[in-house]
Amino acid sequence: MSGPYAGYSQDRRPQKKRKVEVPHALLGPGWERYDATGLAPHYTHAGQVPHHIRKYFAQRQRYFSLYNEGCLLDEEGWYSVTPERMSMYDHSRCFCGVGGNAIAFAQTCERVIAVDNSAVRLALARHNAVIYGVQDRIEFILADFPSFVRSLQVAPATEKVSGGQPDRPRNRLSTQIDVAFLSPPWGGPSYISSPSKSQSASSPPHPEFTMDMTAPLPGDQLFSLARSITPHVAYYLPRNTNLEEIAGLVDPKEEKVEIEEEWMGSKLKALTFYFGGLVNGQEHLWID
Ligand code: MGP
Repeated sequence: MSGPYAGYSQDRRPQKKRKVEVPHALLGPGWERYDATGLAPHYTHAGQVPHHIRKYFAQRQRYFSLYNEGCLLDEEGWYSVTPERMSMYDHSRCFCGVGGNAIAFAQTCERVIAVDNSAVRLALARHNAVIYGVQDRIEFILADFPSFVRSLQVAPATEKVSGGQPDRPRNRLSTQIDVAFLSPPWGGPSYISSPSKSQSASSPPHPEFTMDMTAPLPGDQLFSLARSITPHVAYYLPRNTNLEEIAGLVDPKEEKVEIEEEWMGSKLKALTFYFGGLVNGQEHLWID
């Protein structure tokens, strides 16, 4: 990265440089060490915002109701943050990926682990968490998801059951994770228009989003990793997600999947798929 704003424009056409006043600091005294001012611009009016981000800027209060207090988002943050109202959740301990969700979860969860493979995005998330006063409840971990999962796993248990037969090896974790919330990159804003690898050019105008389109791992692998640390998973995916693929993630004889449609006014924005004890009627799965 050559400067604090490097990498903010995906649009390769030459653009007029917009001058954004960077405030000296956005967080109050005492919070200097978490202040990420300079890592991303804090826009205050549409004229400062690159054209392709304007539609997201118009929704800034939906993403962060405290946006005007100095919340910071980088380009990927603008198009992939979960609107605040959709992130509200109620469990005692959670695991999640990016700032918007982590902050919302931290308002009701005792402890949240936010994992991201970008140091800049984690710094922005922590900055935003300070604005919401929840930074102490969130552990920010710089890692890719597979490495994070591996780091939690310790040697399988080797206890024997009373008859002397070895027990089925069970995954043991160094930290108990109650819930995993997955909100992976969907391949950018074109998720709604790009045909997946498995679709032909003659597919309908809004082709289905398939599991091979998430990055950096295919969605089914991401799901398996999450299920190796907890059966209780919430998965935030596009509104055009192929539902059969989601159904195929679980054994229908063992459990059901619940789908929640995330509406903002008259627009369907996304789908959240719930697994394990998060599904209505499957509360018994919380018992170990
Ligand atoms: P959108 O469809 O790109 O934009 O994203 P918009 O303007 O809300 O919808 P439009 O129909 O008016 O054009 C809708 C929502 O999906 C965003 O608010 C994000 O919460 C979520 N989202 C979008 N993208 C591209 C991603 C992504 O890559 N990853 C994740 N986790 N969420 C995303």
